[in-house]
Amino acid sequence: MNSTMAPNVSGVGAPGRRTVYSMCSMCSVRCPIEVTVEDGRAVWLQGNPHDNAIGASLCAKGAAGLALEYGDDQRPQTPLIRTGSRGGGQWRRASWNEALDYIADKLQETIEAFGPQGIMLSDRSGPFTDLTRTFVKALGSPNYFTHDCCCTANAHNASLSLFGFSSEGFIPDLGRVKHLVLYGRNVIECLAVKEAKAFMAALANGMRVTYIDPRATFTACKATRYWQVRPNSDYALNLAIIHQLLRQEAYDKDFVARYVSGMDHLREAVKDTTPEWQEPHTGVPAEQLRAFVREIALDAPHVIFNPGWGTARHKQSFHVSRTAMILNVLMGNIEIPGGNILAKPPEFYGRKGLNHLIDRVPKVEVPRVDGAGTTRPQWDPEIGMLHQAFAAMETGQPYGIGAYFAYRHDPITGLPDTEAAKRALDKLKLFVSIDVRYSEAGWFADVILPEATYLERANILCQMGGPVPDFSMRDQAIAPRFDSRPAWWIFREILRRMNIKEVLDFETIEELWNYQLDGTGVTIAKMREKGFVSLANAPRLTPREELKFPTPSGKIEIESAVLKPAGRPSLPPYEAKAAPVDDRFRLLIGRTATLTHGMSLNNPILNEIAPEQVLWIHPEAVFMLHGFGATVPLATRALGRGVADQHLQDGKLYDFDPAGGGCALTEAIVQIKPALAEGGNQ
Ligand SMILES: Nc1nc2c(c(=O)[nH]1)N[C@H]1C(S)=C(S)[C@@H](COP(=O)(O)OP(=O)(O)OC[C@H]3O[C@@H](n4cnc5c(=O)[nH]c(N)nc54)[C@H](O)[C@@H]3O)O[C@H]1N2
Ligand SMILES: Nc1nc2c(c(=O)[nH]1)N[C@H]1C(S)=C(S)[C@@H](COP(=O)(O)OP(=O)(O)OC[C@H]3O[C@@H](n4cnc5c(=O)[nH]c(N)nc54)[C@H](O)[C@@H]3O)O[C@H]1N2
Ligand code: SF4
Ligand SMILES: [Mo]
Repeated sequence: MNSTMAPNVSGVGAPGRRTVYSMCSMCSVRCPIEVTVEDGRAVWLQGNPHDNAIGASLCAKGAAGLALEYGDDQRPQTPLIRTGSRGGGQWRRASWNEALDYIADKLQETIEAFGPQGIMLSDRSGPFTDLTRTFVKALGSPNYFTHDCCCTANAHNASLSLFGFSSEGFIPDLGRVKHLVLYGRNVIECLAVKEAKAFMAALANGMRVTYIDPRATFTACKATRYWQVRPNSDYALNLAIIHQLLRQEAYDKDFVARYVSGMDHLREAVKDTTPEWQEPHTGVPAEQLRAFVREIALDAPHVIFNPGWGTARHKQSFHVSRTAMILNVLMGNIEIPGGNILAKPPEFYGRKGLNHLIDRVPKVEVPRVDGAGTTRPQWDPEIGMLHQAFAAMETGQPYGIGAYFAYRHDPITGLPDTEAAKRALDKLKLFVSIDVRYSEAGWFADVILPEATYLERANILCQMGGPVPDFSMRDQAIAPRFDSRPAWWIFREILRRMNIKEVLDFETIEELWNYQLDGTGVTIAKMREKGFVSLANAPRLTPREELKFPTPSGKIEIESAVLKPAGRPSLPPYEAKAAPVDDRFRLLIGRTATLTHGMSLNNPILNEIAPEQVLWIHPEAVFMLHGFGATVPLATRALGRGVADQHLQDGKLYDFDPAGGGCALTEAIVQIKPALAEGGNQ
């Protein structure tokens, strides 16, 4: 048996004062940070000042990292194996050897019953997924999933169908844009520190902002124009804006002629979607829409439409995102200063990218369980569609799923309809949560494996996309305080027990990093100097005549060659939404500046400053914050605080946007009643 000693990087725990450059993990943005360590204890966190875009800034959640580390001992401190019923809260502490052997036995059982494709993993997505994808594929399964079916799947797949790459392929040049149009993209509260700083600086420089949301957020308060639209109506709004732009011929004709196919199809789809037509659907006065179009025609091409994620959660949100992206195309804002800049691969700057772990694994030929990329050609197999894996757990179709790893992902908090999710999970032979705290999913799991926190571990290196790509590192700042381990080590140990030794055959993280860096001209020492290495000194734009899009036709496809075989129209008619009647309302959900989903309400500092979970009421919708209503008894600060939206989204686990695949969270209807006061009076 291999040694199960904790693998620390050298120097950790040494006496004296040290500065470690790393990456925050208090939300999924992963800002660059500087950690000050004194005698083996982290004493100060701030933004990494070597990165000018962030400087020393962190958000409140990032600054509360020390409270996660030292103030929250209500976290799994050793591996735990369930002894009672699922979710019953009875556990026994186990050594790493015991827990990993237990997992290996159950994986073997799963393989015998369903084949290796019966093993799956979901994670938080992001720049470190080379490791998790490699782990799943090494086991012989294609079933890797990100959390995206409830986040950005619709926008992601919409972008693929139009440009051939995902929505992360563009980075808005906020420094030079004249007019930013945001659809529920609450930049100020749902923040990435660098973006929020760039947004505030751009506002100070005179950037105009049109903010579209049924709810007046802080970002609405900063905007130059606010449209309080009816919920889920943005597709109608976009069809009308496009109608008006085409009518006034206020679009970039040269760009369109050269790079776009399907304009006839677009003209046909919007021929009747006038400003007057959209008014009852969206609530935006026709005259205001016309004034807006006149304004953006003057500001073009420096106008950016950002569909964000907020519109990515109903049954036509794929088409909201897609038409917002078409509006960017009509503005001609692609790959120009003040427009949407293309993310560049290292090769663009004559550099070599990191070596991938996944290249060490043979290709898996079995089709995915969710049909992504096969029966659903318009769903990206790289992110998958998690709800369809739950359907397979439940029905055994198209094949059975027996073992599930949730890594840095809480699929019970992060999927609608908790009862339905638990029903499916309860069919598994093995459900493992790898987390830094007791999540709702962890509490329902068979085994909890405590990962070392982001300050206590090193990750694989990652390549961050952008106008200039870089290599970034999450380095280990302190030794683990409890019996926890980094993910690379956990996955290696499981693979070793399954006799798949060569894939993650690294004894130390430095050995793994050296494999990743081999041939790139970058060393570990260089990485440690600042925590990142930029692959070029300054961004360069692709010359316009060299622009090519990775679609089947090489053009931006308004009529999509991917959607057609899927039997999905590229520009379907808008489906009008009736307002719920009586005391019923559409349930909208979102986030606040000081919390990350369900993971931070138990943090001692964030819990203290977390807002009350008030209900915002609009004429036909209500809004509440996601992340409240925890039920895990050991998470005592979060327990019972507020209400979980996922408990109110009955039937929504298997109700999704048929084009984009994302769960139709905001199609849920709730009834509002006054609370019973004490003594039973209303
Ligand atoms: N009903 C409903 N569902 C939703 C949403 C909603 O509003 N309502 N929102 C959707 C959206 S936009 C998203 S992005 C997803 C988010 O869903 P998730 O991706 O599940 O959310 P997070 O809270 O970011 O993190 C998941 C888990 O990672 C753990 N974690 C944090 N740091 C670490 C670490 O360093 N290592 C390990 N191993 N684990 C760690 C946290 O403790 C948490 O349990 O949910 C989606 N689902
Ligand atoms: N502080 C903090 N920041 C975060 C996160 C976090 O947990 N905490 N999570 C990150 C993640 S994973 C995500 S996905 C993003 C989410 O970031 P955003 O998408 O910017 O914000 P959300 O709060 O999810 O909610 C979106 C807004 O959309 C509005 N909305 C709802 N329905 C509609 C509609 O039909 N049309 C329009 N136009 N608007 C609508 C809601 O009223 C809400 O104000 O935030 C990221 N940043
Ligand atoms: S936005 Fe805040 S919590 Fe998220 S990574 Fe950056 S500093 Fe950390
Ligand atoms: Mo998200």
